[in-house]
Amino acid sequence: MRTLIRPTAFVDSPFGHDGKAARLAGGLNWFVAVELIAIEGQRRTSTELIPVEGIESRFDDDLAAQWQALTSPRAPLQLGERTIRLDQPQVMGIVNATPDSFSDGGQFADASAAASAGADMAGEGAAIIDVGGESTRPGASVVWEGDEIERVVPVIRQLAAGGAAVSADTRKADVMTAALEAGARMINDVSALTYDPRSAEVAAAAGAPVILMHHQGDPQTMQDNPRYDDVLVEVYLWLEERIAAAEAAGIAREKILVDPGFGFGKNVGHNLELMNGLAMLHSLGVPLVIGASRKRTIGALSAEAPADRRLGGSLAFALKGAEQGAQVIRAHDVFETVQALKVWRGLRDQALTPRA
Ligand code: 7PJ
Repeated sequence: MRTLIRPTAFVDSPFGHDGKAARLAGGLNWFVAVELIAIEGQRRTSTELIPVEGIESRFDDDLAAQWQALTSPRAPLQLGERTIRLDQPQVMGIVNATPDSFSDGGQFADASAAASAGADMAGEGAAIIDVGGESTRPGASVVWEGDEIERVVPVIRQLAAGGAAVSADTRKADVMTAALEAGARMINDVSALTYDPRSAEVAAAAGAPVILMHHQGDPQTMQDNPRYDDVLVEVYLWLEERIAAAEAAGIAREKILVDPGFGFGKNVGHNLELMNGLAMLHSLGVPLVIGASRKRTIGALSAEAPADRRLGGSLAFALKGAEQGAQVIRAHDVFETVQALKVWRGLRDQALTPRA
């Protein structure tokens, strides 16, 4: 038997709540109630809504540690010389160096066009540029690592030389090594270091921050019939295990970020339930990354709008993520996402400024 904590009842500010509002992960969001989710193994046995002021009386060691993680600030990320603050949401711009990528396939046929798109994103306010050379969209096939290296290395080299903080979106140890050599300072692994048995070692030796993303199944078959009894609880426990495995492999906890992996072995209902419950993942005590930009769930909710007509839905998800304290938001449309988050930030700052 164990209990997980899902923050709920978000409020504008702590003012007027008499010390009974809690701050989410040292960020801009405050909440006054939590759902206590009791679980046996992976199964939810009950859910109870209690006010924040009631939580301490329920503490055992595990729950106290979760509460501490849930409410304490996240340290800034250090990517090479760049320091990225995580007390507010940051944008990670997506550069696909793939011929068949999910939503902009073929557009960046050559490396310098891809790199210049990435540089534009940095100019538009992306804190990190994520470069990938293997499409992991549903049904995609595996790319030989030699090809993947050839695609990403020139793009990363050019972006890093221009001063951008680059992450490498890859599941393969040799690609990680080549990408780090070319100047990448972060690893984004959609398999959470499960795909390549040597990847954890490479990440540990590099000392670079690593994103561990949840997925169910592999890209070829993951969308066939994804199943969960309780997607939020299962993703939480899976990520907790992957954090422990990464630490055991020598990756410092301060270098780990997690991502629920929208669309990776999840149907529309699963994605929506995960997004609504996202704040629970802060109890893992590491920064949270989300990637919902242009994904199929948006199409499913808007008369099957094609990938290039999903900006509105992508922004809606980005803001929902920000409301739940996601620290890094992965997006194709950097200018618009940064603008949406600036307006959101202005609203938060106003609400959090005491009346003179
Ligand atoms: C994600 C990703 C995501 C992280 C992709 C696409 C498919 N990395 N790589 N999170 N998705 N961390 O961009 O639509 O959701 S590839």
